[in-house]
Amino acid sequence: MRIVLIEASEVNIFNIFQMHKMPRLGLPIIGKILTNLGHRVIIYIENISPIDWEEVFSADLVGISALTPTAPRAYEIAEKIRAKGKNISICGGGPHFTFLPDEALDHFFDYVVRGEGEKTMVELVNWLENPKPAAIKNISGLSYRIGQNIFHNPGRPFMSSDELNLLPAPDLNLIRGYKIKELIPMQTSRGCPFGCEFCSVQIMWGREYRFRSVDNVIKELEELTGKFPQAKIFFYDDNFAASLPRAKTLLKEILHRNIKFTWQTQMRVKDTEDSELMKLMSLSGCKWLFFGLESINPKTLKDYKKSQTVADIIQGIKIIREFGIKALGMFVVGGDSDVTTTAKETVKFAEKNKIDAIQLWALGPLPGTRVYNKLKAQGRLLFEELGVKKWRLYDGIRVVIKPQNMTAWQLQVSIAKAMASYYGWRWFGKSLATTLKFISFRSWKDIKSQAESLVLSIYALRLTNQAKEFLKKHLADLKKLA
Ligand code: B12
Ligand code: SF4
Repeated sequence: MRIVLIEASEVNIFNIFQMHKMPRLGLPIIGKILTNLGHRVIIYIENISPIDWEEVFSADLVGISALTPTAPRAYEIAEKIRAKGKNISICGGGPHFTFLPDEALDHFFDYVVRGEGEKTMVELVNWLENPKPAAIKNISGLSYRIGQNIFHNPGRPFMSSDELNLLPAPDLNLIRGYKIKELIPMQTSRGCPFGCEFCSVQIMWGREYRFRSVDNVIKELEELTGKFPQAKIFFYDDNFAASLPRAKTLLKEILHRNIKFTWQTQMRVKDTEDSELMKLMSLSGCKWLFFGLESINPKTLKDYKKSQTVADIIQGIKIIREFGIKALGMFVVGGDSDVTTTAKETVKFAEKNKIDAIQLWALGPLPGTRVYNKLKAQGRLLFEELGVKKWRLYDGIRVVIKPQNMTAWQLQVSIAKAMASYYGWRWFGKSLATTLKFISFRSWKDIKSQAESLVLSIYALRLTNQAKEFLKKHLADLKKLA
């Protein structure tokens, strides 16, 4: 079969990660599995390179992946393919369609693969090659339309750790126009045992933490570092240290085998309390940790069911600095206990505690989460009249809810001002001053690391200016609602 897989994206997401255009790993894994089965697979990641429509129109099956803010773009793509005729099957997958399969089936999709897609996609492709009508209902995790009716087959259980070991490494070479430049994506675990109110990860990937074996991860790492000796790995795990024993065993093995690379990942700030873990992370090349710090408002941390305190945050940041690791702190502003000054206070807190970089998200209710269900039930979701187009606004930058203690406009302004004050010229100035200081007093390694911070600050400054422009229309729309 000729199969084209597309990761839809056109939103201007103003986050610090946009420096590196990176794919999610689902399509390169599924693509590799299907290639191994003899199919011809091409992947387009719209963030990375534009779609060649001739390739798409000559495919038998097009699989489209979307997040909530990229869902409208996925519908546009599906519509364009459908306009060409009925002979190309269109299948959707990823977190947004998993929670809203009916929406996709109402917008030009023939099939939706819910949840983990590897096995379901293979079964769907096999079925498409031999489409016996009765057999489709045996494909777990699949939703589909027959005429006017929509069907949802029972869900598919999450893959076990053993099954994750059987998956091939993602084939990034299938992605058109992608050259590994700096950061290399890799995932060692799926799921998270915690239950934060706003998070879709635990629902999409389950609360049972599943992880690849140490040998399996080491094999991929050795291959990657063999090919790219300067490798910087971004472990895409949602909670890298959810199992402390497995994280430590993995890191010990990396050290034992003397695999050289630098890396970054997401982790809970509370896990920094384990000094053995921190030492292993630092020795094995960890340079950045991304923490869901969420709030400096103790009441909001409780509302979010975050199982961490402000004291944990302060201590965690201090600890990782001692180990030479930098922190990106992500905060979610707009909870029911937040007020107009919360964003500003968060920035002050970040500066006082020397958090290396921050991202203030506006509380964005992602479908599938408890926050979404609650706000929807309370009639507090804005822009519902836009239909599916509203999802474009669910980028974490734009406010899409009625907050409890302020207007949506006030929340948006408070976040925009706070971000601008943090990343403005002052941040750039501080970074430049530190770089100059380092040049005169420190080693080449320190200078290099500081120069990277300087590049980041220039980038952030640019993004802040672009974000101002980008938010103008949204602010005007929110003002009308106030
Ligand atoms: C790495 C990552 C990023 C990277 C790179 C992402 C990129 N290219 O989009 C960066 C940091 C840039 C990023 C940015 C954002 N991200 Co992000 N990110 C992730 C993370 C941690 C890992 C992604 C990954 O590779 N997962 C592992 C692979 C195996 O999963 P997968 O690609 O989803 O594919 C599997 C299934 O979903 C399914 N599947 C997916 N697509 C398809 C398609 C077909 C046809 C089929 C059959 C199956 C299928 O099968 C696959 C195999 O099981 C996830 C969390 C997570 N655990 O997934 C969040 C996650 C995807 N991100 C999320 C969000 C919200 C964002 C941002 C909007 C954040 C923001 N406000 O800026 C932006 C959007 C960027 C964009 N594309 O426009 C949310 C999405 C939730 C939602 N409902 O939309 C997630 C789930 C995290 C969360 N908070 O819940 N992200
Ligand atoms: S926010 Fe982080 S810790 Fe909380 S459930 Fe999601 S992945 Fe787990």
